[in-house]
Amino acid sequence: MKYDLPMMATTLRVLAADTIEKANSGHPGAALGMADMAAVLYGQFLKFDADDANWFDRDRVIFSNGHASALVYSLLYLMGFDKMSVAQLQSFRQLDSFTSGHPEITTPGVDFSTGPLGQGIAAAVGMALAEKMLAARWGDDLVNHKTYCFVGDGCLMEGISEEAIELAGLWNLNKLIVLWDDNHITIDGKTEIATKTNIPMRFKASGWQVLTCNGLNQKSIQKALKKAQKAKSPTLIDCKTIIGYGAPTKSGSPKVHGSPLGAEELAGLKKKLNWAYPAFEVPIDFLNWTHQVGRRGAVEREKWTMRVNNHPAEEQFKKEIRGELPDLAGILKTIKQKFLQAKPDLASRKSSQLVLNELLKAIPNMVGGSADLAASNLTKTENSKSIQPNDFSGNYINFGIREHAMGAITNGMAVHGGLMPYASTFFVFSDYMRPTVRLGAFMQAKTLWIFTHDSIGVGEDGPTHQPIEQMVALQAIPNLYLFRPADAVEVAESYEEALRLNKPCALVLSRQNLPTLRRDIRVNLVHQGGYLLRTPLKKRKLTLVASGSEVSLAVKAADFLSEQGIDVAVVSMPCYKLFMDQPEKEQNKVLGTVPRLFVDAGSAFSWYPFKREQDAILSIDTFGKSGPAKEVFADFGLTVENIVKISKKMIK
Ligand SMILES: Cc1ncc(C[n+]2csc(CCOP(=O)(O)OP(=O)(O)O)c2C)c(N)n1
Ligand SMILES: [Mg+2]
Repeated sequence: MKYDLPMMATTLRVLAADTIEKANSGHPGAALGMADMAAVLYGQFLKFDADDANWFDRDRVIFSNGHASALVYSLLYLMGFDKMSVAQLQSFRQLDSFTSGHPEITTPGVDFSTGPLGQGIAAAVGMALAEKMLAARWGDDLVNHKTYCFVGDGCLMEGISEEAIELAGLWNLNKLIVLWDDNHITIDGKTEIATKTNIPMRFKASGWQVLTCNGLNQKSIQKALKKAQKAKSPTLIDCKTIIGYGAPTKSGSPKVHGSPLGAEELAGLKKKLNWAYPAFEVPIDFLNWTHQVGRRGAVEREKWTMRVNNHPAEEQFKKEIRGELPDLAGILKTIKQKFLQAKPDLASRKSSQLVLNELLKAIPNMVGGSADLAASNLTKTENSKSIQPNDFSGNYINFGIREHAMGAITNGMAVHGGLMPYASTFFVFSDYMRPTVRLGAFMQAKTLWIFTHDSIGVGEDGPTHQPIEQMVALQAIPNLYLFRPADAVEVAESYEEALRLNKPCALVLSRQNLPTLRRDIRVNLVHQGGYLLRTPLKKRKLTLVASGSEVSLAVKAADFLSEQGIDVAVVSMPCYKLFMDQPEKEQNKVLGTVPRLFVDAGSAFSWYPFKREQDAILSIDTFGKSGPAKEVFADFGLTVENIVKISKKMIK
């Protein structure tokens, strides 16, 4: 057996095919087609050390066409990454393995979870951007690596890729190298049935360098990758390949995309590749050699560690790359006091800006932006400075009108590490980035989504711009914590909680002014998710439950009712999920046993777990209406008078 990269590619092909055959499930097409690309990249170019999969200054790799997972796992096995073994390859796609259907970030050596096509390339742009922003702050000595991304035809058909390509070109992310598995085949047949676009021209139009190579010829791949190393702009390498390369009768056909080869075809593949060993057997000497390949970067890693240890700001750097944030309560103490004293009537997007300003002043690695709504989302502050092409010293990102890529780029930055990224748009357009919010939540990527214009309170822009079901739709995403604060104090507390939580979080903020309701800031009450904002005076008759702008309506209604001798409590529930995380006993203490009226300028769904027979929900379960906000609220019965009316009926 030869100890060289062509043999590595052969081994990858056979291992991947055997892995899929054993599972009787998986995608041999891309795995067989990209084996040479992967062998050359990992064997000669990639900066990494399999002994430390999380080395911060390693090159990042994203397999955006995540269906090539069998290739990924075979590669990680040959390189000697932790957890990867023959037993794992044999457990491909089985429960509780490290070899799940599509690559997941929990597998050492996998830099991003992929499978939803197109998100990977956009996340790669985010990683390459993170590298640039960190390098601008810390210098090449500490941060200097590339981002590689494998894509298939599918990723490039997805619209998100175009958004991401444009931004990568604009920013001149010259350390981003995309390898395109150009095989002209997708599931349904030839790519021609669904596109006639000249893809290289697409990339060139956005300022990329485009190189072409024979993706099945290692010399050709090497030449292209070598040229890409010194690029002045991001690089697409158009790798001409054949899907299922090596499969004697199925290669070149969509049939090989997503089902096992079958015994006969597999035998034919091995014969063609001159492979003489039993399934899953790799001669130990060869494996030792590939393990050495996997440790090519060890010396460089040690040198980097020394440079970090000798750096004057070593501690700060280490804290930031560990994802540690400074004392948030300390940073926000003054502004909370100011809110308490001044009791402003302030849109929560505006109080958010004031809070964000303090955070950006104190947290140098907090970065973010908006999809062309900086002036509306108010996520750009006095302490924001926009990044520019070739100048990444800023902390603000103009994403343009590209919500989907913004989501993926933000996830990419978060998963890269070293930054605390946020991104913002109108709440209703969270729909445009829902797939990325979902994938980020799946990875538990630490992102902060800032959604403003949170309800029919948007007013005149009308029902297309008025979120109704967005709140419950996002509440349904596991791991994601949404905060819909009722006043400026809750806004500050929500930021504190959101940043402290080791989960992706979203702030949902109003366009319209909200009165300051809180009279006390000693304890962060948002921490409980829901709490008694207005405690009953003597004997509670009714509990009003709301979040965001509806809380002030509830408080006014409660004041009115108590003047008439009806004792009403008000529960503010800024974070539904944190409340759901509370023990039932605590929940019941807050919600009380008396009738509950839930008031919500959106869908009713999330209240049903708490709604008993004697309770009621005042909500909006149709689309909104165009008109001044106050009138739209009145039209839907979201008024103090109506809350009072319903309350009285309920008590009777
Ligand atoms: C967003 C999204 N839509 C659809 C799919 C289902 N899907 C998986 S692979 C694939 C075809 C991809 O074609 P290509 O990238 O050319 O891969 P190849 O067949 O060449 O391996 C599709 C439609 C998906 N994974 N993600
Ligand atoms: Mg294809």
